[in-house]
Amino acid sequence: MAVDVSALNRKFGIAGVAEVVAANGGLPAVRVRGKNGSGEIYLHGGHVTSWTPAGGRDALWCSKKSMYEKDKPIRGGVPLCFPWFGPKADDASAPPHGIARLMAWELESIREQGGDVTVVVALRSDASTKKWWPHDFVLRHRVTYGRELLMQMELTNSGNAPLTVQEAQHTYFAVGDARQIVIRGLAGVTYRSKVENVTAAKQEGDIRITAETDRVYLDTQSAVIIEDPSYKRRIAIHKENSKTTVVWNPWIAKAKAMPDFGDDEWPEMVCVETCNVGDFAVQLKAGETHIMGTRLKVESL
Ligand code: TA6
Repeated sequence: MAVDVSALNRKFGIAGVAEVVAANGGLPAVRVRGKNGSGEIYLHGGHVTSWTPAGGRDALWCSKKSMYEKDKPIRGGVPLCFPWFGPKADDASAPPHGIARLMAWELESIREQGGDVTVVVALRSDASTKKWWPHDFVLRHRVTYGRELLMQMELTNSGNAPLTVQEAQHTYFAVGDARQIVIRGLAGVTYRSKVENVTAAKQEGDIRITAETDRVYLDTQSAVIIEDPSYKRRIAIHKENSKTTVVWNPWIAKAKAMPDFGDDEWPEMVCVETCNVGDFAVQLKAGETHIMGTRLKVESL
């Protein structure tokens, strides 16, 4: 059902602070221009695509070749992976990283307080979700744009049976040159990597991107710092209720293989993903609510 953007803007918009617009591909999005920070979130996938702290530069990256179509994920920003991560174990035909990022979410509220702006969008289970995952749930994405960015995936098991879910905020960070950055905070943590064909390696020191990198760091709640000498900034990534962290850069060949990713774009980004995946999937009892969050802070180097 088409969304009436003007009606949504009349109901939720805050003059000069937050506007509901028809954005790329005509997809409805909320554009935030707060005193402390600005940004954008699409109702498609509950997908944050931009966050710029006041006086700074956008911390998030989106591909110039991203598609903005209702049945395709946006490439960049913060895709929400739910209720599985990667390929669906029992159905190769299912969309990778789950269904949440492909669905039309509902705008629930926009609030301004002290120069920060909080947008809440929600995805409720229905026939279209149950086609892929036959369970009842309510998933909210609560995003506060300010000098920091706070993103909380709030999941309620609205069914009467226990649920096991995987979840990720698959955040694409904008960097000056991925080959120059240093990623700190995961030294000593065990990781698995399909690319390196290891199931339990230990991270030696800081992480540098020198080839395709696709690592799932296990049993870690650590904050991660991306040190970016080109952009002369440090991005701190703090996690809430997350036991795994993914670090990904596609490098040359994988970038070329993705139609919605420019061949020469891979040096511009790195993904550091707050998640609960694999053996660290989350169990929810009937009626239980679980919140996984990411808080971002940018400092000058
Ligand atoms: O998070 C890393 C990863 O699982 C990679 O293996 C790669 O597939 C990436 O996600 C992007 O996945 P997508 O389905 O968005 O192309």
